[in-house]
Amino acid sequence: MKKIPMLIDGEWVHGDAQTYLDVKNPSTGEVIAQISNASKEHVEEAVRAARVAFEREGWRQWKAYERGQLLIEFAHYIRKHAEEWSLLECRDVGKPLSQARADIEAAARYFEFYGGAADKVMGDTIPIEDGLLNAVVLEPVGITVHIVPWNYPIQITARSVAAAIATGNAVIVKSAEDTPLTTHAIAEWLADKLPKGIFQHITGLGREVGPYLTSHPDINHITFTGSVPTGIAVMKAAAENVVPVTLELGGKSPNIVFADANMEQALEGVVRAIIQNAGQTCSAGARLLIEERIKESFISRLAQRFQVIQVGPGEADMEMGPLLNEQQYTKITALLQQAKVDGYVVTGGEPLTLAGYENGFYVQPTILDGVDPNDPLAQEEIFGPVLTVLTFSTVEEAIALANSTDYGLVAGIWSQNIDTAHYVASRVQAGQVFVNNYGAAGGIQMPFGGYKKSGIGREKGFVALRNYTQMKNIAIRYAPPNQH
Ligand code: TXE
Repeated sequence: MKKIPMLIDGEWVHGDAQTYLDVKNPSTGEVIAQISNASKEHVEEAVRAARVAFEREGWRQWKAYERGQLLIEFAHYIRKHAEEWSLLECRDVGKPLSQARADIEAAARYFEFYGGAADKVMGDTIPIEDGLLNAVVLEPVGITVHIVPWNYPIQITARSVAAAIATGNAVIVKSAEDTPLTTHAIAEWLADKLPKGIFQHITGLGREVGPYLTSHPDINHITFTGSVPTGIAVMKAAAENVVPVTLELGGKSPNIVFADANMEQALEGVVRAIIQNAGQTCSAGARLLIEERIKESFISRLAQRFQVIQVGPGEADMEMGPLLNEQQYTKITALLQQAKVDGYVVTGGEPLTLAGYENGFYVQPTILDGVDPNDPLAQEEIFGPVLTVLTFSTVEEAIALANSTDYGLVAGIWSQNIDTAHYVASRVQAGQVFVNNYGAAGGIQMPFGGYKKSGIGREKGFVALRNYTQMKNIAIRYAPPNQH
């Protein structure tokens, strides 16, 4: 069985063999690798190595454009090995191969985008008075910790790691226990290209290893993507040491379909937004808000479309793959069972057993209707291919429903009326709003993050570089030379 080592201080390190954790392919239930469950000492060692590497002149002397060049070279390497890396991600997460391919391309684009940005992160000068030059300089924050979830491992690792390296930081990544493979591939490539200690990879159980990292007094920033309760725990640990956090905590994002929408476009948009990665997407369109007068026809067409969605193992590259693991599967199948008893299921609602893949974690794509807007099915993240339908009659009602959860990550608006589209976009509480599309092809360049409990701060785009810099104001007094 392949044992995935951690990368600590430039060395490949295995933990205690007694504590190895299995990594499974969700499509088959097969164990495909094992990882170490890092100890407190491993984390101490990684933080110590990162501090030494960050303070050392070597890394400081890398020119900004040299950091950028390395990241761009990495993007080329990823593209060259795209097929191999896609298979790795497909087996690790269970997602359909073409969705894994899109993730690999997105990762390459993050390295390329932030590589190109590395020497364009500029400070400022501020006019004060004659004889005083006031410069605002952006410096790296230092040791940045990146805690990555399992749903888009390579994309989420790439988006924050590329920005942190571009700005000259040291990076420690903790990959999710279920999905370490592509982060290990990143570590393999970066290991001998960067000074040791600048990029490190730690593996292990989040609830054990996570707190060692997040409560460490010598780290300088945490980027976390995951659930709200874990995000709160991360923030509390960071608060003890006054360490800043960037949090992306998911959502219950609405697709709001008005009667004047282009129906074909809206229908496909709504399907894709919840089916992608089997609904295990932070920005999934998990709620459909539909205008009353088109509800019947829209839902009936939507149900027909859901019934022909092909579900299968990642490598068969069908429209939808399995859920990630037994824990997610058990949670979601129990919830669907109850929804069935309560009479909410329009279509789907059942676990799926696929011949030859009996140990995979498959469920039917599901539509729920008749749910009270305050019901947990309409309020909480399910993180599966489950769409909850809510109905509105007026624009104001649509806005109130859209804003009726604790989340505020993304919203989709489907209307051909320019007034409706702009007005609703201005009133909806979400970090990203899409009009007559959903997701804008990944949006590497677009700020991404949440209102309300969907998080703090923004990732992606140029603005994310600010997460990894701190400002220093330098005021320089000067005088004519003959007055010295
Ligand atoms: O999340 P956790 P889980 C949501 C989704 C899902 C639910 C549970 O609704 O059903 O969360 O998934 C690490 N300190 N999202 O349990 O716990 C963990 O190892 C520090 C939405 O996987 O948030 C993993 O690397 N780190 C989300 C990461 O945190 C800790 C994506 C996420 O795990 C830790 C994933 C701790 N105490 C789940 N405990 C999104 N926003 O897209 C765990 N971790």
